[in-house]
Amino acid sequence: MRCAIATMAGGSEPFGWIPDGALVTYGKTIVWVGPRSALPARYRDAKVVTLDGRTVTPALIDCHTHLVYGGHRAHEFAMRLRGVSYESIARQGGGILATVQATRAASEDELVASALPRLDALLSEGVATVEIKSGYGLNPGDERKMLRAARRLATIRPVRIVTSWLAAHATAPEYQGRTDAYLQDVVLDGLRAAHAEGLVDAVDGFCDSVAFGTSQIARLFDVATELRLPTRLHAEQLSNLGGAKLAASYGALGADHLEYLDEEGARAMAAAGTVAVLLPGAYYTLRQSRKPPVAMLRALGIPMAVGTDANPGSSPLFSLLLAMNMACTLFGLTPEEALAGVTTAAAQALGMGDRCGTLSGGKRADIAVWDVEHPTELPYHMGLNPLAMRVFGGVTC
Ligand code: DI6
Ligand code: FE
Repeated sequence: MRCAIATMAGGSEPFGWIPDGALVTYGKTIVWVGPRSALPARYRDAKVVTLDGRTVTPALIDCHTHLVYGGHRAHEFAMRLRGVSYESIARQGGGILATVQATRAASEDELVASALPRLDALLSEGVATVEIKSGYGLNPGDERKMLRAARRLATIRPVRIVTSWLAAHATAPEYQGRTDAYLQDVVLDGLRAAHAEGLVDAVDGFCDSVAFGTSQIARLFDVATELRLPTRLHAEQLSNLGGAKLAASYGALGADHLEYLDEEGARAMAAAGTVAVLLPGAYYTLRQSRKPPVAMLRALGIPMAVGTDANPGSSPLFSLLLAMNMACTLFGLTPEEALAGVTTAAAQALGMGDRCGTLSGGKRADIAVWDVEHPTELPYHMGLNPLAMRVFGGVTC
């Protein structure tokens, strides 16, 4: 391919920018990337796709979604606009538990069918890898049903799906007041069963005063460690319980949200190599006033990923480009940090930094081609989709 390339692979130029570049793929893999003038002679007879005037980036990665669920919660949106809080909607039986009811009532086929348009929205913007969590079944069977639906999406669309076990999202209605029993019967025993079925790529939890405490999450992460599954955690979103520090102590891939992160937690993340996953869609939807401490994350050299947090309650956002725009405008990321947030840092947050997230020799040929002159235009526009071509594993689709 001949084009301008944002490799995101480091180097002296911002974005790893190569203004007149060439990129060579073989099968599913990138074999060479560099200035066109330096293209080795052995590639000169390869089939050429000319992309003059276009910009090539790694395909995007949405490293935090709850894409599979039943129903929707538009009426809660209307309630919040009338001033009812997210927390009080949850106490009235709405919130996560409303989606649990709808998800339990849906068949696996129905979950696949309702998730497809949301997935297609992401793919249409150059996304090639999507993380999807369980967490709206809250019993072993319905949690597995969600993850099976998530896995099936990758058989119907050219996309890589990475799953997370998020039974520790809320306590199931039938276990209200018996959270420790829920933890044992559903979160831990259910994890073993789902893992045995090959449904789990990582283990996640919601560590917050409205959800699970650090000692409960520690029990979950002990089982994850025993099963050799990587961990990630919703931490410091609405309060600070020390979830980021706990996640870091388990070597978690990512700690997500982080509006209430303190310096101790950030230092622990830096030492453990835990990625900070920023989710501006939830911050925006819940009209939060406290922002994640981006300057501190930057100063400590903690990689910052950006995700949609696509879910029916706190972030009904299905555009990763808009999430990038929000990360810049609301949280103060630079356009380069926003693009790294959905490529290199997102790959690292999924433990896939060795396979995708940059354009360099040996990486998967997951590529996005854009009708823009420069990658800064990607987070700059709102509601304009400049994708010209999406390549997944070397195949244009
Ligand atoms: N944090 C969130 O923002 C979502 N889950 C979580 O742990 C909310 C999910 C929902 O409201 O349905
Ligand atoms: Fe989430």
